[in-house]
Amino acid sequence: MPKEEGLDHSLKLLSEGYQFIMNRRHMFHSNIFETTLLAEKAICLTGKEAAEIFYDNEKFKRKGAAPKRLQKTLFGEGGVQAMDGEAHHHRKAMFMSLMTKKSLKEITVLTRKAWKNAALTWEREDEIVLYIEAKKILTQVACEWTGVPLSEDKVEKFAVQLGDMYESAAAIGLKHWKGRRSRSSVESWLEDLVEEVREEKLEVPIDKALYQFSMHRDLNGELLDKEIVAVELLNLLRPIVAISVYVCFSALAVHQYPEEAAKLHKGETASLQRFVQEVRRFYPFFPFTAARVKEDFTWNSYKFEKDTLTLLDLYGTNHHPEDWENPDRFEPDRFKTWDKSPFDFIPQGGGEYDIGHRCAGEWLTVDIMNVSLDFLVNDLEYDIPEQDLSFSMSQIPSLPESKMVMRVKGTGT
Ligand code: HEM
Ligand code: MYR
Repeated sequence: MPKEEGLDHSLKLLSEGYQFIMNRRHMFHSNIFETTLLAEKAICLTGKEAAEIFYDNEKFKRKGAAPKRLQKTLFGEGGVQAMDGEAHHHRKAMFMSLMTKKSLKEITVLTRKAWKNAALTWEREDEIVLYIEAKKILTQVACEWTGVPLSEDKVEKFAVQLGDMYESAAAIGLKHWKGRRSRSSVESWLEDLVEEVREEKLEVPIDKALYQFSMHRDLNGELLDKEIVAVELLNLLRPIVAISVYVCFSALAVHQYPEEAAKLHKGETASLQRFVQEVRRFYPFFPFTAARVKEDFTWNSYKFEKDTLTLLDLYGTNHHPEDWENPDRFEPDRFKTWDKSPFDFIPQGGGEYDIGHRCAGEWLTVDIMNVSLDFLVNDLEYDIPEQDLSFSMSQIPSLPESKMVMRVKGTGT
């Protein structure tokens, strides 16, 4: 296996960001190589064929894969991301059972309504920052959809706290500590809510996540610790708010690829969907995911030793020249002929939902993005003033530098 020599390359990972694995793929002419990260040996994988191996539950496990500092900010401790086997399958079913047609429809209705309400106030403003507005909108949507009660005056602060958890994922220093603080304060608030639901002091509709998660029983028939319920509720609330990053990139794509945006007519779901898929493929968001080797095995004559940390390049796989024609062009029409492989288009992970770690919220993300894009291009009239629209390939997560400043002229609703 090609090996990057040297003591430790964590700093290079931070400085090269989304291109860390891709740069080494070029250097070694290989979809697999070994390096050293956080003082341990790590295997990096990229491309469709390698993704298929990575999602083989016989070969990889998730226990102990995410570094502690990421659990303290992004993921939380004791949640579905670090589980394996039957226990994972059972916990994942708790998430997937929320993703019914009816409840996905409900979240799109909530989202459209929230965009409309917010936009009414924008006409009075000189300028708005789309990222900040989208975070607030999606915070409201997330709380309504999950049954988490949030009064109007708390929306702004909660949006910032939920944002802190993913914005600080790769941060060091003050920003990292801000992420930790936001997580612990929100977790304790949610833990209190879980107690109130269990003691029937807070009434929540039975089909809402707050009720379902509070009353969920593990494989031994026990209720989950309230700390774990809080972590899992945050595994819904936080990423719903994170869709605001994709909303910003959608607005950027509309601005930078007007000939593609011209194809987006109201209610034409197929073209909206292709645009959304291309936004998720093209722009950087979740750079890579991590697992550990379950038992020794050999693949293509490469030896994988038990417990070795292994990263799968999500961004790089979405841009892999072996799997995508002109990967660095923004071309939504490529999705007209995409074969729906679970391993080449993996912005939110690959493989299976139920028994694998593929993102539980992928359908929900696509639906919210569709509604939001439709609203931006077909209902909102706005200008994009001069601003810095560049986005970094090393800052994780990335975002247009200006966070998308808009001058709203009106709504066509
Ligand atoms: C897992 C990305 C939105 C819930 C993941 C994974 C990625 C990802 C890369 C891990 C895949 C792996 O390790 O193999 C994203 C991105 C999103 C997003 C880029 C855009 C904002 C959502 C939403 C929800 C959600 C909206 C819930 C409503 C989850 C959960 C997991 C997960 C629960 C853990 C699944 C497991 O470990 O089995 N997501 N996600 N995500 N995501 Fe998302
Ligand atoms: C979410 O909140 O779950 C969805 C979006 C989060 C994006 C944050 C990107 C940073 C991920 C760091 C990679 C760590 C892999 C183990």
